[in-house]
Amino acid sequence: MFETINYEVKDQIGILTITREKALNAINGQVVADLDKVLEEIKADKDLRGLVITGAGRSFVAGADISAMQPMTEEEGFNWGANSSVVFRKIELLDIPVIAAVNGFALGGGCELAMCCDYIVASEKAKFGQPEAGLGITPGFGGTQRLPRKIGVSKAKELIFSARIIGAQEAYELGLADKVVAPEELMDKVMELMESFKKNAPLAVAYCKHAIDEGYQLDIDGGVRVENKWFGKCFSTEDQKEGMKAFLEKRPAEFKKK
Ligand code: CO8
Repeated sequence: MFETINYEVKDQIGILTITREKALNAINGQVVADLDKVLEEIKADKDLRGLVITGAGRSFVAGADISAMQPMTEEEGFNWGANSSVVFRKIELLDIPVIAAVNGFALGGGCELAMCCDYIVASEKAKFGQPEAGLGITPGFGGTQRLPRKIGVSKAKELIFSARIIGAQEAYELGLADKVVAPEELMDKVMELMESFKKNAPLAVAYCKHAIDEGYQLDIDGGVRVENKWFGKCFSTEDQKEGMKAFLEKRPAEFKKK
């Protein structure tokens, strides 16, 4: 049980909901501590095949908690950003696909949380933005780093300098959201995507994720070397033998995550 999040598993998919509804799920120290704890549980669950992150009520996450940050000193601000970024990075490094189901406001730290996920599905009601400059701060949960990597440097600068809030369709056109769906279909569409990932070899999916994420930061030669590493590693798995044997025997594969 957690104070600020709800976590349940359905058909091997974890569903993590931020539940600080009274503050539109704004992230305070307790949310970060709860996320850290549940991520350890998620990492230890070897049966899990995917994770969905969403928010309760009308917001995904409306940013870091402004009332908690307002009195912070320089040192406290630095520590808050640095410690929380470690927790956000843990999401990115999970061995399973992670989808952000953005049901409403994804502002500041909320937009940054969504960007730690592998894929962003937005409800038509979702709103994205990095409003930090209007509060006298920079984004602090990775927004200055992940947003330019996702949508390009100048488009990220325009959004961050202006603190402009955008709708789901514009987020999609910019390449920030990957899919836009009707609000009532959000979780069904996310679960459909998860099913399409789940039918494949779980270790291969994990290695694909690591190959893409590690290689994306490098030049093409470095990236190809990263791919070589993960490709080779697949041949040490039982699932590679089974996947190819099943193809040759014209039957569905039975993957064991081994
Ligand atoms: N922090 C604290 N409380 C919040 C936050 C927040 N980020 N967002 C909303 N709330 C609270 C409101 O204060 C209000 O509380 P109360 O009912 O007690 O007055 C309640 O949630 C409902 O909000 P509103 O009444 O404002 O609802 P509206 O529908 O009128 O407006 C908005 C919704 C547009 C989302 C509006 O609440 C808003 O602008 N919120 C702030 C959005 C924002 O600026 N987010 C960025 C915060 S900074 C940040 O995220 C930096 C991340 C990295 C820094 C940390 C480094 C680690």
